[in-house]
Amino acid sequence: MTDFLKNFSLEGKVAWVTGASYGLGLAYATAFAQSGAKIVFNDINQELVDKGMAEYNKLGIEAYGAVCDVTKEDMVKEFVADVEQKVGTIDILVNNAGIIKRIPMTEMTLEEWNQVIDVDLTGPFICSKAVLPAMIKKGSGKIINACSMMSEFGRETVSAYAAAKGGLKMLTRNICSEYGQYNIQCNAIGPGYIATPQTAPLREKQPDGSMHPFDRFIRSKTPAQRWGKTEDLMGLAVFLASPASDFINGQVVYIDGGITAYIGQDPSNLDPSKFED
Ligand code: NAP
Ligand code: GCO
Repeated sequence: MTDFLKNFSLEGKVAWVTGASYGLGLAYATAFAQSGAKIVFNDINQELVDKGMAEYNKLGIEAYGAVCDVTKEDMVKEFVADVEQKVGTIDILVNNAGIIKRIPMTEMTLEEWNQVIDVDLTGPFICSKAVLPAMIKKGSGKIINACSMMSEFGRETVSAYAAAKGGLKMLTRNICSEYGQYNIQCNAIGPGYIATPQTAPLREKQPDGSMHPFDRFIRSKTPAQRWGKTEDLMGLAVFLASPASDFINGQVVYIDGGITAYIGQDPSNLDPSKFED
């Protein structure tokens, strides 16, 4: 491998991806493993951890996994201490764990609001705070946050999620501001609309077999006229986790098939017969 390409290697690094039993987290962790990193992941319950472990084993990836709720600071501190003892100091943290509740704001309870804010914004605060001291001591570290189209745009029924993801954009900038002096880079991945369990309800076929209206809408807003695949995000994740991105800090990198650059077209102009997926 040429010296330049070694900058994209994660050889010898310990990477923690939160909520990585499936979905985008599994894709990020898989990409990291294939780039040389040791993988550490957590999920909300043992069933999901076991599911994730089975996936990693199927992919030939040796992973360390344990139950840890990112909203519980004591659990996170214990998880990080276990990882440091059994695997090593965490070099890369991806704050991937997230939930969404699609409820009109006037109908959303305060408990539902808090649940989303706790996972999607406070969780990254708790996990980042847990790994930063060792990164400062080591003189290097990478934190990658899971931002979203909703870090920039609002839409009906996702008030808590948009507020959390907007706040996560600013937390990304603040970690950059406060810890960049220790050679720690904090950036965010801003996926467009990606086909995972989280967005499955937005792609479900209608009873008559026609496209979900939101599916048609998103394709009319995306120049690529398709949903993203988890594989589409793996290269950016490795780049932001590697030395190749050491002078990039506080940025949200959108990987969205062009949504953020395009005003969109009339959904009725789309020809579903041309869709690949
Ligand atoms: P997903 O399929 O819902 O997976 C999220 C994972 O996080 C699940 O394993 C989930 O477990 C776990 N989790 C939830 N609450 C947790 C907690 N308190 N502690 C630990 N783990 C927890 O989501 P995804 O589509 O892969 O998205 C991953 C991240 O990218 C999320 O932050 C999401 O907001 C963001 N994102 C997704 C898209 C997209 O189009 N898919 C686009 C932009 C940004 P459970 O199964 O129990 O919920
Ligand atoms: C929604 C979707 C989005 C995606 C993603 C877009 O209901 O609008 O779930 O929020 O999850 O965040 O970038």
